[in-house]
Amino acid sequence: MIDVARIREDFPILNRKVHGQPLVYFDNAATSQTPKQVINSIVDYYENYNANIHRGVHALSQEATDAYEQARIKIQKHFNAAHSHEIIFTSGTTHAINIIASGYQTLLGPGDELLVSAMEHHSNIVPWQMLCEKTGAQLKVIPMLPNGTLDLEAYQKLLSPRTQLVFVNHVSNALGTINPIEKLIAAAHAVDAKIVIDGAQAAPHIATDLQQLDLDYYVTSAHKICGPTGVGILYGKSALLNLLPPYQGGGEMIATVTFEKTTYAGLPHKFEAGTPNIAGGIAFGAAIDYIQSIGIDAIAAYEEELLRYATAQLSKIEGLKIYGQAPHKTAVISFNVGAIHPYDIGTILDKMGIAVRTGHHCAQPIMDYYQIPGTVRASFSFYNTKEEIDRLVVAVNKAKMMLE
Ligand code: C6P
Repeated sequence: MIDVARIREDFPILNRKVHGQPLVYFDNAATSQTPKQVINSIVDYYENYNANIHRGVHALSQEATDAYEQARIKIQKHFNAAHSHEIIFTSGTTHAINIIASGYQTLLGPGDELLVSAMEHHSNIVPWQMLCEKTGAQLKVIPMLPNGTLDLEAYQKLLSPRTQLVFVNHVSNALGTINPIEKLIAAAHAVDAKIVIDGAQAAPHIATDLQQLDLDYYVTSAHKICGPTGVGILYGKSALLNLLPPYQGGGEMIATVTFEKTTYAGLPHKFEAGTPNIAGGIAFGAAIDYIQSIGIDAIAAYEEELLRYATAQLSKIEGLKIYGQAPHKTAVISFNVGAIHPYDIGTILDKMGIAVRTGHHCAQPIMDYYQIPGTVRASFSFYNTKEEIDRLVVAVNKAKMMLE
């Protein structure tokens, strides 16, 4: 059971007012709020042991290195990766996907096929288009169905011995759909394809066991899971990451450097050139501690309750249409009201202290599929309440009255 009142004390920002109203933060899919425990881990680093890592013999550098590597281990254990060196720190999901895409430039050619789902964030589309342009490989789309689920029959038909890589999000940021990744992974492996799962929207809400899933690549961002911005991870099976060339050259990613030849460091350093976001990595570890202290299953159960309540209450508003009615969803509701532009609703909600995202949510193909310019997206977290949802319903009704 979640003690929301207690949990809210951990999030100072939830006490602030916006336009004179108490903040209702329903933009958690864009970025989650940060608890004191995570903020304090950043302050502690800068106040007490700020130093570069993996470089100095001095005490501060050792302490910083230990804390950073401990964070890597926490993340490894949280997602149950086999080895901590399979967790590569990145600046976020987008960076992680680009590392993989860049690595495959020398491994693909004409005749190879890549499959991308129709409900991806642009971060999981554009790098693969760029890869196809460079290699001559072909990008094919796994279509979606009107309820916001993937067409699994079409997926099966698209898979072939030519398929090298498959890209799917665990959870759609625009619709909240939880994709059946176990089935998608097994089907990809049946044709010897590798699969990249974008976990940006799943990690905060669903337990993910990388070994049990037999996942090839997994990417996510700390700022979606109560951590800071500017840090994320790329997970890959050791054997796969060892095959990929480094993404960037520089300090820390080398074994030896001469002007004749440079040899590269092993995992994870091969992909971590330059001074990383040290405070961010440590704070990512603190965010994992925080999430674990509440329990991801308790979080999932509570958010499911919020989703059911919000769906029922919002559905009472005449003319309100929810996009994405998958049987398995996270607590995301994407909607429009009649012909009112989502931006106009979002602006009025903001004036009433309610933060939602409006627009295409960096998932334009989904909007094209539904032939709409965008949606209003309310995305909930374990620190939200039913009372806040009631305020959203009142505010949407008011916006409807003003704009219709
Ligand atoms: N989605 C949203 O409002 P970065 O920006 O690299 O941390 O994450 C990119 C990203 C990749 N995949 C998915 C499924 C995502 O949801 C996101 C980020 C935010 O939906 C900001 S665009």
